[in-house]
Amino acid sequence: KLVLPTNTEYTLALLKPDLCADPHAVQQVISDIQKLSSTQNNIYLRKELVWNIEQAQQFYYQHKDRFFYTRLTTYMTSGSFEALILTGENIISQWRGLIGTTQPVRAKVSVQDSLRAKYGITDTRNSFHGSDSKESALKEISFVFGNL
Ligand code: RTP
Ligand code: MG
Repeated sequence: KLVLPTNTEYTLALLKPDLCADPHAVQQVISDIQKLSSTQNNIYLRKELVWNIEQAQQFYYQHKDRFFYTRLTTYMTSGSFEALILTGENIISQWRGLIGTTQPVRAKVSVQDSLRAKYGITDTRNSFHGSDSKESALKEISFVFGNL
């Protein structure tokens, strides 16, 4: 059973399959994450994942009626990828700030040095996920790491 720290915020970060196809890029990103926190280690847990189509559909159920749902779930089943539980003060907005806006092309305009601008390939294959609230973080972490 997974026990989350109670004294700090946490979030679920996904390094999606396109990024994980490039181990050098993964190493760079891990080092960028570690720079978010100057004091303690902010990577609480790290896990390699492979999703079948049912798992991808369930994780992204809220998008089931969107035009990009099929290509999103296909993308997320295209290879192994990594899930990380990140912890720290304001880590939800810190991580979303680092990855940048959803669509890499827009991210290139708005935040030049965002991770999606740097690594993202298309609007869907944007290399990263970050929980958007404490509620989503809790739900997503228990989906990926088992019941809390
Ligand atoms: P995420 O949940 O992955 O952190 O991304 P987000 O909040 O920035 O974006 P969201 O709207 O929740 O979309 C979830 C994922 O669906 C793919 N997507 N493709 N126009 C498109 O083709 C499109 N829009 C979204 C992306 O992979 C996005 O991260
Ligand atoms: Mg989202």
